[in-house]
Amino acid sequence: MKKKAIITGVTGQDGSYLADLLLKKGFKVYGVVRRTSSDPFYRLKYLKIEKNIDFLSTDLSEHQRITSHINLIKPNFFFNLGAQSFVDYSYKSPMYTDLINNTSVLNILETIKNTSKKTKFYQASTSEMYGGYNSRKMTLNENSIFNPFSPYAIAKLSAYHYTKMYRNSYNIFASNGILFNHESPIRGEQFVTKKIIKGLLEIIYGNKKDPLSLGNLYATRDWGHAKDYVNAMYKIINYKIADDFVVATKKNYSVKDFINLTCKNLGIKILWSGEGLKEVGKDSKGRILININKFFFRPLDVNNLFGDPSKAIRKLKWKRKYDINALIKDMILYEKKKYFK
Ligand code: NAP
Ligand code: G4F
Repeated sequence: MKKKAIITGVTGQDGSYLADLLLKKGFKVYGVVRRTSSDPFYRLKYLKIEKNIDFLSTDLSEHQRITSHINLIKPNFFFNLGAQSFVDYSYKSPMYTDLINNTSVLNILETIKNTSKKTKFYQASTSEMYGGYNSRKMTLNENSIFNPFSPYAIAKLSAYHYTKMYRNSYNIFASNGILFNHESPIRGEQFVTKKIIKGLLEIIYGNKKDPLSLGNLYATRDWGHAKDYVNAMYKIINYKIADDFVVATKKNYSVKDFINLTCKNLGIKILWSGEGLKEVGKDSKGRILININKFFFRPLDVNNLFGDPSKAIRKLKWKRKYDINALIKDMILYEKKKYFK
């Protein structure tokens, strides 16, 4: 009989790549989907897998329905990737963020404990839990101190601790993947990497006349490719014991570095001038490509995230295929297809 996996967040970036991976490995994949007013399946269609997934229609806040899906299916694996995943929005909607990113996780763990104890559970934890006061040069690993800044990070840190608690108290196979930022052609359009690549291509090849407006250019992130990171999720849940693992590239770049690398890949020379809200990036003809808008600053931003994935490399034999340039090239290629069919 085929092994069964439930994925929450199956319509998201990671959920789509993970579903693709599990289908290729012969799993029966069940995906939790909530109702939306527009088509939520565009990523699954892009990967040509939407017909191969059994969809479970429910919102993560419908705790009883999630419970009954687990009871009925009794999956071998439960990957909890569904979340209100935009840090900025969590400041605007903290209670909703806590309900989905924290209380819903507790509901899943309670259900596994009560009715499906053999189900192995993966929780999508995040480098945002480390929060602030890290320097650009300070790498973070499984033993580093958490200091969450946003409602998103606080909710995720609580869910991380619940996952550990259920593992230690009830002997449930429950693991945390502490993933640093990871991107791809199917990254959500609000996130900064996608916004930069899509926005610059719209200016160069499309009809966009206004500059691309951004916030904090000096935050640094450790950016990997989502395809490499879903491989890590699979290795984490298949490891001989439940445990917590950092997944990162051990390279970090500022948002401004990311713009410069993207411009280099596009063959554009970008020249920076001005400071603070007046900083702009211009092309060689003097056209403003990038400007700053205070709307995109957060009440409190995590200034540096830089991960050390040594444990995942050593214990899981995890390897990544993409570096930052390969990631950027992959994202550009996807956007370019819109202009050159
Ligand atoms: P994403 O693209 O934003 O996907 C989030 C998924 O959660 C979507 O399928 C979304 O459904 C679903 N969802 C949101 N609210 C829901 C609700 N109330 N009920 C049911 N489903 C709901 O996020 P991602 O980048 O793939 O990230 C996957 C997970 O990893 C998230 O938990 C995120 O917090 C975590 N994470 C991400 C990163 C990263 O850099 N990508 C790093 C560390 C951790 P819709 O399609 O309907 O919106
Ligand atoms: O792309 P971002 O929105 O990602 P952020 O906040 O790091 O969160 C992502 O990674 C986390 C892992 O560390 C995940 F848990 C989370 O779910 C999500 O996937 O912002 C990255 C940086 C921030 O410092 C932000 O202030 O880019 C800065 N930034 C500058 N201008 C901007 C913008 N971010 C966005 N989204 N939009 C801007 O215009």
